[in-house]
Amino acid sequence: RPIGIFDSGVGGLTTAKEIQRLLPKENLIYFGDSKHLPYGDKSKEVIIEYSTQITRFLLSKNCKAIVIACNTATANALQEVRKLASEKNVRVYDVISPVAEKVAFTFNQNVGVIATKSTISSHIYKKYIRKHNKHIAVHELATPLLVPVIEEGFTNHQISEVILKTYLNNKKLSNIDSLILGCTHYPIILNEVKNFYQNKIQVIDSPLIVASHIQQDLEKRKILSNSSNSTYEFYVSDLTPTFSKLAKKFFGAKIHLKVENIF
Ligand code: DGN
Repeated sequence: RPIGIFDSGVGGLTTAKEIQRLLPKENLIYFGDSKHLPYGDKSKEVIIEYSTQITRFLLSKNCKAIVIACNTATANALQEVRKLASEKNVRVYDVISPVAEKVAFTFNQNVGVIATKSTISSHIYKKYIRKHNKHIAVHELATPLLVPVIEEGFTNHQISEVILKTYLNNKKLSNIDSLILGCTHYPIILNEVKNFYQNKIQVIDSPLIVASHIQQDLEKRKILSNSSNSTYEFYVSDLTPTFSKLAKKFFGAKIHLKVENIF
C-alpha cells in the first residue's frame, strides 16, 4: 500500500523527495492542490474543506499512511484529516510535530519560526514546542513574500537577498539561537538563510526530520514496504507549464503530473 502525501501545490515535493530518498522501497502518491494554491492566506474553513477532500482521495487510493506535507494545512486541518483517516485506521503524519518535538529537546532557548501568515497566526509551532518544553521562547514571524519569490525563481538573487535581509533583521528575530523554516518552500533558500546567519545560529530544515520520523514510525509499526520496484504517482488539481517546471525544481527530477479533478 502506498504512502499518500499532499500539499497546496509543489512545496510538499521537498518533503516527498526526502521520503523517497530515505524510503526508496515505498510507493508514493502525491497530490498538489494547484487549483487552490496558495493556502497561506485562506480561511481555516476553506483549508479544512480542501484538505479533507484530498484525504478522501488518498484514502480511496488505499494509502497506508497520509503525510500532510504543508505547514498551512497542518496548522489548520490536522485534526479533521486525522479524524477522517482514523476511520480507516490510517496513520497521519504532518510536517510540524516532528520538528517541534526535536527542537524542544535541544539546547536552544530562543527559537525563531518563519512561515506563511496563516501558519504564524495559528501559533502552532509555539504551542507544539512549548507543550514539550515550557522554557523555550518561540519568536514567530510571517514572511509571506518568500513563497512568490521562490516560485518566480528569484533565489540566489538581489531580490531574495533584500527580502530575506529585511525579514531576518526584524527585531522579533534579533535574539534567536535557532530558526525553523516553517514552510515547504523554504528548503530552496536554506543556503541563503544560512549565509545570512554565517553559522551563528542553527537553521532547521524540516524535510529530513519529517522523513526520518516517518521512517522510524513505519518501522515501529512494521508496515515498511520491501517492494523492489516502487511506483510514484503525482496528481495535481490543475496543470500549467509553470507548475510542471516548478515541480521539477522542487522534486529535483522531472516528474509526470496527472490532473485529477477531485473537487
Ligand atoms: N505549502 C505551504 C506551506 O507549507 O505553508 C506554502 C505554500 C502556500 O500555500 N502558501
